[in-house]
Amino acid sequence: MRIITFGTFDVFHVGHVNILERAKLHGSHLIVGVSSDALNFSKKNRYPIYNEKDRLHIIRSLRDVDEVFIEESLELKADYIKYFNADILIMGDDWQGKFDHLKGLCDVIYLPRTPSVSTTEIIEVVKSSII
Ligand code: C2G
Repeated sequence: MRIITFGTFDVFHVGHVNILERAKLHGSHLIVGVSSDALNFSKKNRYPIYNEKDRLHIIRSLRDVDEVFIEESLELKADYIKYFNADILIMGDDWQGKFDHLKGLCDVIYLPRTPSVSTTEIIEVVKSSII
């Protein structure tokens, strides 16, 4: 089975490792779309702390990851699924229901997020400890 997942993976943390490890358990080939800096800016009005080249490099280096690419647009999921011939799309359950319209193309599975860790929170903690 070929698995595809997407994310920013900024300030890489254990929640990111957990979802990638659990995604890999559903198949034999894990493909990860790492969202571009421009996509992040358009969504959150700020650039990630780590640029897309470094985020791609980090994700590519992981044992469970077989293939990586830059996700240029949230609207292109169907094209990426077809291009990479994915059997299952896996996302964290903060995206619950958001990709159900892709169920004609592949299976869609939402996995529970790891509690109590997020990039936003890490940035806030670092900011407040500097001041
Ligand atoms: N995640 C998790 N547990 C956390 C934090 C994140 O399981 N504590 C999961 C998210 O649910 C997501 C993946 O890790 O499936 C990547 O999270 P983000 O980097 O926050 O990605 P996001 O900005 O949600 O993705 O097409 C989606 C876009 O690429 C954006």
